[in-house]
Amino acid sequence: EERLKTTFESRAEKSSNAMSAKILRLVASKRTTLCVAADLSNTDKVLELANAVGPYICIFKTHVDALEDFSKKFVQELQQLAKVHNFLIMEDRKFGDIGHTASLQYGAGCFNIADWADLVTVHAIPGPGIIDGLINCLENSKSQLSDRACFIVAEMSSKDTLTTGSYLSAAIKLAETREDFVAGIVSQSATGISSPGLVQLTPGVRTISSQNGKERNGTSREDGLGQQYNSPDHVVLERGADIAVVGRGITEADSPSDAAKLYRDLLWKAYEERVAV
Ligand code: 5BU
Repeated sequence: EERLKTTFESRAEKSSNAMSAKILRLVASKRTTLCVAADLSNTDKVLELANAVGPYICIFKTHVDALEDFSKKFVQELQQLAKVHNFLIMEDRKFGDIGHTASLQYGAGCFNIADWADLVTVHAIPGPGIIDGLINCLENSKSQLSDRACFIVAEMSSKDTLTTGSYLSAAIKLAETREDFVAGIVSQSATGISSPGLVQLTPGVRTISSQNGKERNGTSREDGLGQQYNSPDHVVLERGADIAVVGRGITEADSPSDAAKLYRDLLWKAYEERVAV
């Protein structure tokens, strides 16, 4: 697989999307493919996490609708940390409606995601109209179109997900035909992805030893609510992950900062092995 053997630097040069080039260059220069999922319910906790893991990540992934105290001030402080530590912010909103509605959800409402999130996630289910909706929103906002992009959710990590077969192929095809606004794909495998610029983001990553209490039998690779986990090595070498998403493996660690450093090292080592000639 040529794409997977190509370094992030040369893929950045081949990219036709400004944000995917930016991500690939950031990953290459900071030498980290780690994305931390900040699934915490309080903004102070999220900011504390961002400051602790900031040096070791390329993307900080949020779910702002799960916060009990979201505010504009929180967004400004998070953006400040993103600047200090040099990471991008992804709101994992998983938009899934018609273009017009997605446009309102993106650029209006109490979160105004278009205003601050470098990247957002989007389900492929509505078809290309959802991408046009997000672009339309940006054209009428103060954010620059070239400073924003989306990731298409092509394949989920959860048990018995419906994102299989022809849906999965069509979702990848949607991403590949809309690189004007698509920087990457959320998936569990690189099968079917050919564009060198598209960045594969893979959630469901955890080392066995970080699954508190579950490591005793060493076999539990699920969270009891359908999430399924693979190791950092496995997702990079066998599944084609460019960027790996780690949530609870880091947020539940005694030291999130030490855990992030460890995941960064494991992931980078696997990437170097993958591109080695
Ligand atoms: P975890 O704590 O490492 O299980 O968190 C995983 C994160 O990735 C969480 O924020 C999910 O919303 C997100 N995720 C996922 O787990 N699986 C998917 O297929 C997609 C997103 Br898309």
